Amino acid sequence: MTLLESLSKKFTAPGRIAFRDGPCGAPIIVLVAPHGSCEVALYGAHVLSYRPLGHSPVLWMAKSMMDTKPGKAIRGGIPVCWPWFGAAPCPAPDGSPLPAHGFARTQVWTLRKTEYGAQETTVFLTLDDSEATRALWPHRFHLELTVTVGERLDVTLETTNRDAAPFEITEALHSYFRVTDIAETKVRGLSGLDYLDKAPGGRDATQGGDIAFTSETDRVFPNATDSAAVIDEGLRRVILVEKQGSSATVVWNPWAEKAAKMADLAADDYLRFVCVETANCGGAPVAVAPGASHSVTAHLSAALLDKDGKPVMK
Ligand code: TA6
Repeated sequence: MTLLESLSKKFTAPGRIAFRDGPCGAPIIVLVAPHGSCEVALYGAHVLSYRPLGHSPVLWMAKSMMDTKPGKAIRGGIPVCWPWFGAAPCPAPDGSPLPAHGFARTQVWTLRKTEYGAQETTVFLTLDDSEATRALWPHRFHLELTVTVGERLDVTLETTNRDAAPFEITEALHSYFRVTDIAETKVRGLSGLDYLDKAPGGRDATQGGDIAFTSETDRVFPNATDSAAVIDEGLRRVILVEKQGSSATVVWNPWAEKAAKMADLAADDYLRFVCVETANCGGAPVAVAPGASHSVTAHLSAALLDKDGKPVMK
């Protein structure tokens, strides 16, 4: 029996939970609830899509998703960047180079449990340390990613230290939001906050007003605990990114030149997404004591804008 067959047999719930073939030979879980639906790949515990009822898709996904090669991250959706964000803080124990954004997004996770009720459908995915992960990062851990689709999409990444010594992590739920046109998109909620500018030639600065996009944009806001919003003028829609357990927000669009060098992006893909990432990075790492746990959560929702640009509340 294949993994897809065994998961389908154990967890399928007609109209609520289903399975289909996914990237790198690992199934995709389809979650349906009264107010929306989403899909999660076991490869990387990667939220691939989210569509609230009555809305167009909220997350952007590369057309090449199913061609993702083992060891490479899926482009789009919500990559789980863990146990480091960006470049690894130190080399692997054997000195070999380490992948950007950690290894959690290129491992096949385990489906531990599913739940569904009148309004919500939830999956619980887990990843434990292994010989392969310890060769990259010499610590024992337990990770659990919980995805709930209800009135909004809730994604929680919980880290538990299974080691006898403390360890430090940086992390991000690296969400790719679908927009009509990046040139008609703004990110609101970070005004007045300092950021580290990672774009070529960038200079660290303080954000003034909404973020507009006219070139490669790669800003790490290390002290950003409040919500942010993606304002899509083309769709007259706002995507709200609320969060818990996250002290940093990252805003990224590669723009044309960098996108052209990314094999898993079509040349004009950059026009249709912006990343607003729910993170802990850019400052002091998160220290997790032996036996302790730490969680980071993103709450995603969408609302149409009225003629005055105000969200039309349900
Ligand atoms: O979140 C912004 C960023 O760190 C950018 O610098 C860019 O590297 C992006 O992540 C995508 O990284 P990836 O390894 O997924 O290609």
